[in-house]
Amino acid sequence: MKLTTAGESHGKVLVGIIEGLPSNLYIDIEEIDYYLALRQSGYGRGGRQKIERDRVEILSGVRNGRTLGSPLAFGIKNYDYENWKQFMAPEGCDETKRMLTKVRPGHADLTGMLKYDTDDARNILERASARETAARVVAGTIARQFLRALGVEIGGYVKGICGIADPAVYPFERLSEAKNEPLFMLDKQLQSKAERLIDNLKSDGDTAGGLIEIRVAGLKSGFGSCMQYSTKLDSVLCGAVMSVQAIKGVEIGLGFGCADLPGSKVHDEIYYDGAYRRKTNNAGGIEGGMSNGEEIVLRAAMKPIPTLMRGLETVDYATGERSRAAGERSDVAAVCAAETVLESVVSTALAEVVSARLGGDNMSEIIERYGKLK
Ligand code: EPS
Repeated sequence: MKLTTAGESHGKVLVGIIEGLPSNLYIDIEEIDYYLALRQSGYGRGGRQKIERDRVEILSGVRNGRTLGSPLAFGIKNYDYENWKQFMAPEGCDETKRMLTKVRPGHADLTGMLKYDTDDARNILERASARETAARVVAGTIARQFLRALGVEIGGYVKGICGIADPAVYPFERLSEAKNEPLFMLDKQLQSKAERLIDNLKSDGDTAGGLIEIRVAGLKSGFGSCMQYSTKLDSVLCGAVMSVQAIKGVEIGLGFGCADLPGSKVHDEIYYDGAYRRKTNNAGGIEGGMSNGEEIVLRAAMKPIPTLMRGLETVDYATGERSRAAGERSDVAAVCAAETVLESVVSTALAEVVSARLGGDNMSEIIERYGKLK
């Protein structure tokens, strides 16, 4: 399962093509739209989300609710294009009016301008924008539906906002409750504190990042490989997570905590009760680059949004003069959006790993092969 995305943030449409889907996978479009709406939600989002109403349109690869085994193409309309077409149209638009030269620290603006040889950061930011992640949610929800057919579920929640962190450990069954919360947090007191912090940051023209936990339940052991570095499950999943805009750190299981403890406190002791189990799950469900049958636990750090309304110090690319960075509108926090996106990219990456091991051209074949695994 391979996804290619295209589309600019204020262009006409975001598109995606998924290759390598088996036939006869039931596609629940309502569920795709549910996750698209979740990605738009969350306390601290900016004005853009009041304009967009993300819905998927499937263009190929599905007939009467089931995949054909052919490439699946889809689109998501950008409603804001109506306000931008005179500056963004493929032909005959005015490039001068929405030029951005007061480059934003932390955004792709400056490095992209130098690399792609343009004096307008608009040509860079339109594609670097996290708007692209809507397409990844579509593919991720299709991957989630594929994995669900095998009994594998993906969940997650927000563990922290700008230093307000929830140290609790929750059972997988409770994670879905987070989706009804304004910041996808499970501790209501900490969440209220985080909401107040977002309010304060907003009045200061500042922004917040946060900490996200993603979990995978029900995956059998042996997915990924210890035989070649590029096929290690932890490397594949961490790569997928790091490909999401604004993610700056990722850990699996105990993660960075492993560095501070002796082996006796880190490695999960093994027992047998009809199946091989671990007493603890510091490995986060992955040993030797392979799933070990325990839950996969992954945490990611999202940096604060780089568009600050108060504008950080920068240089105006047009004049070479010291300046305040551009900021017209911005999210104060988009950690809930990132949480939805991370569940999606983990689903897509995992579906690819599962397909690589099981092969198969249709869902019956795949379900049968998965069922035979220990
Ligand atoms: C983004 C800037 C904002 C965000 C956008 C990501 O868009 P705008 O410049 O139109 O206000 O809202 O995210 C989305 C549009 C989205 O759907 O997630 C950026 O610069 O990365």
